[in-house]
Amino acid sequence: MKDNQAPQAIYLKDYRCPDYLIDKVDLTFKLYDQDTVVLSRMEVMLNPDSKVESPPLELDGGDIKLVTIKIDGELVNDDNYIVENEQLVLKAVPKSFVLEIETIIQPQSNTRLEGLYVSNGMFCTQCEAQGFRHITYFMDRPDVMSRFTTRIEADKSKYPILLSNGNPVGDGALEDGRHWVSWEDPFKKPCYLFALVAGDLACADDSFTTCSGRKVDIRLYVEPQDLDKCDHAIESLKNAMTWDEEVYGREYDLDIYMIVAVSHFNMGAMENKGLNIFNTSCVLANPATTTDAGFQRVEGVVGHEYFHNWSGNRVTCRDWFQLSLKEGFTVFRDEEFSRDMGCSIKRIEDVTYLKTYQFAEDAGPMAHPIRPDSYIEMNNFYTTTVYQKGAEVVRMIHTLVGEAGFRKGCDLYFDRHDGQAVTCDDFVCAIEEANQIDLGQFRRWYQQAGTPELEVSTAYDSGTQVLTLSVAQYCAPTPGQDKKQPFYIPLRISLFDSEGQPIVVKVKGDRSDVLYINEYDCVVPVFERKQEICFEDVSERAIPSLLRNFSAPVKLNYRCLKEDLAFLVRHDSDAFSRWDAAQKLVLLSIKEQIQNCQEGMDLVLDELVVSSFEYVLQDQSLDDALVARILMLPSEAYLVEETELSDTDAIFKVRQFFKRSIATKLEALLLSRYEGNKLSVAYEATAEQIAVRSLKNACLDYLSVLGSDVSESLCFAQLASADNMTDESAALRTIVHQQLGDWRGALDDFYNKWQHEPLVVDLWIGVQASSPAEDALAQVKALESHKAFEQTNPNKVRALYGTFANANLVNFHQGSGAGYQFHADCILAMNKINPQIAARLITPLTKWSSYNLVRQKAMCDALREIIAQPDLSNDVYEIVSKSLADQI
Ligand code: B3K
Ligand code: ZN
Repeated sequence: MKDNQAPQAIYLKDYRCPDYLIDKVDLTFKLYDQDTVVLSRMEVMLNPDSKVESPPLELDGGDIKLVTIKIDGELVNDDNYIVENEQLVLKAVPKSFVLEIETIIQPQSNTRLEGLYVSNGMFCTQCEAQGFRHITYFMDRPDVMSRFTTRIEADKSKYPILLSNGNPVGDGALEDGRHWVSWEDPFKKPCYLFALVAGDLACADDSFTTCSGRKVDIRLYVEPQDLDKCDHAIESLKNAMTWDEEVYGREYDLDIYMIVAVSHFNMGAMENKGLNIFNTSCVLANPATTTDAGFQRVEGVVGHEYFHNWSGNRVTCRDWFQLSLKEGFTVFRDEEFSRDMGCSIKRIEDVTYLKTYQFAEDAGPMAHPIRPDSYIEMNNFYTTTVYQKGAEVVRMIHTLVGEAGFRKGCDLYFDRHDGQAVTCDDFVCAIEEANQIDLGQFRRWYQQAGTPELEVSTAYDSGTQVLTLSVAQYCAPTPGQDKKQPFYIPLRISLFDSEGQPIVVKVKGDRSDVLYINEYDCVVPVFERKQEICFEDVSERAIPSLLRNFSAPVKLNYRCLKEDLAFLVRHDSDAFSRWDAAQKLVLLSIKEQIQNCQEGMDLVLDELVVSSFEYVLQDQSLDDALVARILMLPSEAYLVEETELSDTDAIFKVRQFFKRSIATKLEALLLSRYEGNKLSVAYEATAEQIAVRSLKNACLDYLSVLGSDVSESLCFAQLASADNMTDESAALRTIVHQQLGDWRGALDDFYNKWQHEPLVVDLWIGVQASSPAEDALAQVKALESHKAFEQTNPNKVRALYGTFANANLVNFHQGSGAGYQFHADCILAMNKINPQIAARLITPLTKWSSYNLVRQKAMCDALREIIAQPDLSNDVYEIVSKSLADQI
C-alpha cells in the first residue's frame, strides 16, 4: 500500500477515451548487467474524439528512472512536467508532436516478473496487464494502439539471440563485443502485447504453409538442454493453425511465429504478437519427463495463445473490464480445439474445473461478473470467472445460434472490428446482427455475478401423457449485487423410457425459442423466475436427463431417485451425461455418509455406487477415458464446495472410506482392468494411449489403498519399470500418499534421478506437499530450505505453497490452525518478492465461510494478520480486504 492510504478502485463507469493517441513508437534497448537504458520515440497526437480542451498528456510509469524528455527534438525542462502517483504529466503539449523519453531500469533486480526482467540469465518481458509502464513511460491502456519498432543492443556472446515482435529488419556489430538487431511489427497493437527476449538460446524450427499458400517460419527458443522437449509444442501449434483456418476461417498474418520458453513466469503463457512467451511448464514436453496431463496442457495452451492472434490481438479489448472479450472467447476456442484433437472427456474435465473452482469463487467474497465493474489491481481479475465462466457464456451463445450461426457472427465480429479495441457488447452485437436475434436478457450474464440455481421438479400425467417440468431460478446475492434479475438459461433436455430408449421430445405450446438438436434432444430457454416446460406425447413415466453437456453454468437442484441416476449411468446416450449421472449418484451417497460420520454412525457403502462402477468397469466397449473419469471420486475441494460449513476431517474420512470399500468389493475387476491396460507399445501422447493409461492408473489408485502385499508390489513394480512420467509419477504419488513400503527411499531415488529436470522436480515437490500424512506440514517446511526450492520462481512456489494450501485438505485445515498460520507467513514473504503470486496464494483463505466455525475463525485470524502488516502490495491488499468484509 502506497503512502498508508487505502488503494483506490478503478470503475468501468468512469471510462473515458484517451486524450492522445500514439501512432508510432520506436524503442531502443541497451541491455547491460546493471542498468538497462530505454529510449522511446513516440509520434503523439491529440485524439480527435477527446472531449477535453488542451488536455495534459499523462503517461504511466513506475519503478523507472527518468533521464531526459524531448518534444520535437527540444529538451523539456523541469518546470514543464511533473512525476507523481506513478505518472509523468506534461502540462502543455502541441496537438501533434514527437516525444522522446530516455529512462533507466534494472531488470536484474525485478522479482515481480512484470515488465522487463531476467530469468536464468535471459532477458524477457511480461507486459499484460500493466507491465509496460515498468519499462518506459507510456499510455499503458489497451485502447492506445501503435506501430512498434524495437532495436535491441547487447553483448553478443552472452545474448546472441535478440528478439521482439514482428519481422527482423536489420542487425549489425557494435564496439566492445556488442551487437544489435532491429524488429518491426507491421500491425498496430496495444503495449501489453509488446515483447522482448535476449539470451543464449537454442532453437527448434519448422514451418507452416497457410491456406492461402504463405510459408510461416516457426521457431521455438529454449535453453539448450531442453531442445529434446520441443516437438509436441510445434506439432500442437501447426494443428492449431490448421484448426483456426478450418473452423473460424482465420489465417496467420506474419511470416514468423516465435515462442520462447522461460523458467520464471507468473502464469502459463503470453500471446505477444509474433513472439509468445511461455512458462516452460506449458511448452516443454517429452515422454520421460512430462505426464499425459502435461502433454495435454501444452496442446491447450499453445492453441490458446495462437488463437489470441485473432481473438485478442487483431481485435483487442477497449479497457481491462472487457478482459473476458478475449479470454472467455479464447478459452472457448481452445476447449473446442482440444476436444477436436481427440480428447473425448474434455467437456467433463472443463465442467469439473468450473464447478470446483469457479462456483466457489462465485460464492465467495471475490465474486464478480465476467465483466467486472471495478478493480483495485487488474492482475487480480485474471480469474476463473473471467476465463472459464466467460467461456461458458460464449458457449451458451454458440448453443443458442448453432454452429453455422456462431461462425457467421464471428466472421462479422472479426471483419468489423479488425484493428480495433472493443467491448464485450460489440461481440454480442455482432452475433445478434448476423443471426437476427435479440440477446437483450442474455446480456445479464455479463453484468451479474453469482451462480444461478435451477430448482426443477417433474409431474407426469398418464391421462394426458404430458410430462411437466416446473423450473424456478434463483441467484444468491454477491458483493455489491443484492438483487438479481432472472438469467436467460439454455436448458438442454432428453427423456428416456424404462427400457433406456430415448423418447421423441415435443415441447407443448407455441415456443419458437425451443431448439431441437435432434428429435430426442432439445434446448429450452428458461428466462423467468418460475416457468413450466411441458412435454407432450410422453407415453410413460420418463426419466429426464437435464442440463445435458452442461448447457449453462448453473447449479441444478433436481431431487430424483438414486435408481434413476444409476439408470442413466447405464443408458444415457451421451458420455457427458453418463458421467454426470454417476457423479450425482456418488455425491448423494458421500453426502449421506458425511452426515453419518458427523453423527458418529457407522459408514456404509451404497450398493448402487458399487454396481454402477462394476457395470462401467465390465463394459469393455466403453471409452477407457470415460470409465476412468467415472471412477474418479469427487475431489475433496468439490466436496467442500458441495457441503455447508464443511467438516474437512469428515470429508477426508468418508472419501477414503469410499475408496477403500470400492477397492475391496471390486478388487478382482480393478486388477484385471489394470493388467489389461498395460501398454506394450512405445509411449505416445495420443488420445487413445492417454485413455488407456488413465484407466490403468485409476485402477492402481484404488488398489493402492488396500494395503495388501499385492497392491504394494504393483505400485513399486510400476515405479521401477515405467518408461514414461505418467506412470512413474502416478506410482510415486500412491506410494507416498499411502506411505507404502520404503516410501521415503522412493522419494529420494526419484529426486536423485530427476534433480536436473526442474519440471519433474516440481512434480516431486507437489507429491509431498499434497500428502495426507501427519507430518506433511513439517515436510513442507523442510522443503522450503531444500536446494530445489526458490521463492523467486513461481513454479516452485505453486508446487510447494500452492499445492499445500489447495490440494492438502487435512493438513492445510488441521484443527490447530498451524496450516493457515504457515500459509499467511508464506503470503507475507511473497508479498515482498512477487505480489501477483502472493495474491494468488490467498485464494484458499478467501473461502473461509465454507468451513466449520472453528476453522472460519482461524482462517480469518490468518487474514487479519496479513492485513495488519505494513507495505502490503495493492494485489494482496485488495483480496485480503475484500475477504474480510464479512469477517467473524
Ligand atoms: N493473456 C495472458 C494472461 C496475462 C496475465 C497477466 N496477469 C495469458 C492468456 O490468457 O493467454
Ligand atoms: Zn488468454
